[in-house]
Amino acid sequence: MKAPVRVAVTGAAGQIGYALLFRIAAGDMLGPDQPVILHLLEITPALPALQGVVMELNDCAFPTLHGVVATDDANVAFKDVDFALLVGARPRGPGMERKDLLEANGAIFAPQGKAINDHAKRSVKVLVVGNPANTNALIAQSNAPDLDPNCFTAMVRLDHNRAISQLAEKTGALNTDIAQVTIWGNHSSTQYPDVHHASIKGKPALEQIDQAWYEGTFIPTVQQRGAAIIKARGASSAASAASAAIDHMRNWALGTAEGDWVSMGIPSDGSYGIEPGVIYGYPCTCKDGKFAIVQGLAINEFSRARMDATEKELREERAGVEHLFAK
Ligand code: NAX
Repeated sequence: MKAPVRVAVTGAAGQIGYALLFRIAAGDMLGPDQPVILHLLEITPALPALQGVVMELNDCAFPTLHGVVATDDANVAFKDVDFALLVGARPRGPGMERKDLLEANGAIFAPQGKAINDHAKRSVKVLVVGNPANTNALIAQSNAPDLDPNCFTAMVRLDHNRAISQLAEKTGALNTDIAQVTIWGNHSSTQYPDVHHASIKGKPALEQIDQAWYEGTFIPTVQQRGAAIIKARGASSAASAASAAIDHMRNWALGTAEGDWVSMGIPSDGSYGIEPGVIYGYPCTCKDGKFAIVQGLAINEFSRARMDATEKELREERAGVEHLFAK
């Protein structure tokens, strides 16, 4: 067994938290030989519920769970952590405008970014799940000036996994037959699920699906999947979101498969003509704990228009929260 690593999860008493913590503790994220100490952050009124979750975690007697810290203090939650999954966020309430939502989340992600800056390991890997995930990640990153900006990422992996599953279902392939799917941009309905470079059983995906299905069914289904789940379940995606968060962190820490890539919301370096700084979904490979944007993909007019539309939304979101950035 390796030395334990510390993994912070915020919103730990919520529904994604309940699907996520047991899998992290069981070794699904970092492997069966990597013990973890969980640091769980919640708001004060949720601490009693969180205690119940801690009791259940302990009752599983996981070999890889070497301790649990449960707290309502971000300075304690992020102390010396190697990984941080920021799940807790303010949901959009009735009549709440996007501006109010960004503001309410700023009040969560600015102080959490600062606490990560002050207390986490310098190599910390942060994944923001709480919506609006890309811009929340930008707020946290902008309040952590002492850390490498690339410590901060946002989750578009659920959209990536949804795209794989839709393609597999349509073509009768296995999920493992699908490679090199990309989610460009924002985790919102402007995201662009791109299969121009994807393959199914080693052959180009676009030769195995027709353009009308790709444009008229596939893209909107992936973009609107979250809403479809809320309609069907009466609650937003939880187990699939937790699973995607585990996939994102595992690939970042342990690497991506040879010949494939994953989609990650990461700080743009200007690649593919995207505004530098915004947290944008890109195709990434990971090695030795670092991600790299897949370069040199041909972008046609169809893709360009969609990549620009989702970038525009991210620039607008950024403009709405710039006053929250640390000076
Ligand atoms: P829940 O409302 O079940 O849980 C959220 C938890 O966060 C609550 O227990 C709450 O007490 C806690 N919380 C609120 N403010 C906090 C703070 N300042 N510090 C610590 N904890 C805090 O929501 P859940 O279904 O778990 O969803 C969590 C977030 O994930 C939401 O913002 C949701 O929109 C987002 N999602 C993101 C997805 C993605 O792909 N990026 C997909 C799934 C999900 O919709």
